[in-house]
Amino acid sequence: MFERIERVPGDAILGLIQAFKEDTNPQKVDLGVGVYRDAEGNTPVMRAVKEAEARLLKNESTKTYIGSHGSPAYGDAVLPLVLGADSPVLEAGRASATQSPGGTGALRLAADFIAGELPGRGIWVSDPTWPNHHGLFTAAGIALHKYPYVDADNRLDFDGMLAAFNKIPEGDVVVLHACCHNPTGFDLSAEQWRTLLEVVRERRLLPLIDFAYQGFGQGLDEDAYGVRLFAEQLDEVLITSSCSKNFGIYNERTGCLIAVAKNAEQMENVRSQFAVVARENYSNPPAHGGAIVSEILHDPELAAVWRDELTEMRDRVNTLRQEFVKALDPYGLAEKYACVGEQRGMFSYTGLTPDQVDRLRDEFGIYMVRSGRANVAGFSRENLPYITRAIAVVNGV
Ligand code: PLP
Ligand code: TYF
Repeated sequence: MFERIERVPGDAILGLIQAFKEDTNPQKVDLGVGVYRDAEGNTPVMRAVKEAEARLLKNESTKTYIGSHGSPAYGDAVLPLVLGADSPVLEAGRASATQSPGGTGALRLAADFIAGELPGRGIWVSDPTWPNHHGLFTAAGIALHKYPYVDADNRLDFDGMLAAFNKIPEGDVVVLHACCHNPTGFDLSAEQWRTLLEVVRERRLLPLIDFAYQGFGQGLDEDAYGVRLFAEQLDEVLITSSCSKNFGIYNERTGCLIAVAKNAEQMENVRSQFAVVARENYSNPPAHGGAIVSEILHDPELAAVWRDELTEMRDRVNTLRQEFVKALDPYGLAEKYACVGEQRGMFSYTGLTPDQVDRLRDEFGIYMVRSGRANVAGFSRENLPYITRAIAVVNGV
């Protein structure tokens, strides 16, 4: 019966990894998949992670199952990181964490929970968003809709977003990127979060906040502004947190789904459903990544080492953004690409067209997503002159 199975193309973003590997151009640059890179183009294991792993190797006494909710120590460490150390939500016992295989696993838990327990509700994602959002919500059987996010001039379209939110059917789910919006890099200001909160409250929408890049925008607490505001001000919020980027433990598959409910009683009810969904998908989450995070965050000294390195990573990306725009100045293109200096996180919607992206790849060995999304962490002092000259060429300068 397999003779009837059609072959489908692979993931466009992950496909760039292979295409880049096969390119023999010595000056090639990878601005594709969203992993952090240092000045040498490597994605190293963070110092605190290495130390935590050494301790785990020494002290680990069992590899038995950790349960559908994952490790309680991991949950205890991550909840204050996401919601704030002195969060009134935690104080009230309104929130809990269910460990998952990465942020993606958390999103799938949320999707299956919504499909099973809140049937008939649509889900709204930004246009554009991370392509996996489309796939996993649709796969769970939820009707997917889009709200505008960027305008024709490649700027955040907050007015368009707000107008759309005002028409979303009451009770539907809205997916928001907490910070470092993927793929655009356009984030909401504190004031915009507050404005959005009122519409969400009024229309009784359920926010599902995807928090995959905490610490990569402006800081661990700064990046959590919208998450904490919504969790504190609303009765019900779902949050998907990922440790893939901020701990650099991509392949350890570490994240969690956080339920925020009106009270502890309702939170426990919701949480019990998460365990069902987890069991039906994969039974128990992998343990190692959660153990690393827990080891680091429960040790103030190790946590400080981690924070310092995360700060270095964030500062590097933000500095490169400014240097990129500056390097385009001699070509008269600084203004055209000024957005790259204003966006936050790993990604930038550069405004480069698919044709220009193709030329950058074919003529210069510079790889990025065809939407014009560049991973800014792929910039370095060494390759910026090459990249900016190539961009000038494809702009006809
Ligand atoms: N959400 C967004 C917006 C992302 O960009 C990513 C990144 O890969 C994820 C979720 C999930 O990350 P992971 O499953 O690797 O933790
Ligand atoms: O957007 C990115 O590049 C990251 C990594 O199917 C990623 O979020 C990309 C595609 C995918 C899974 C992860």
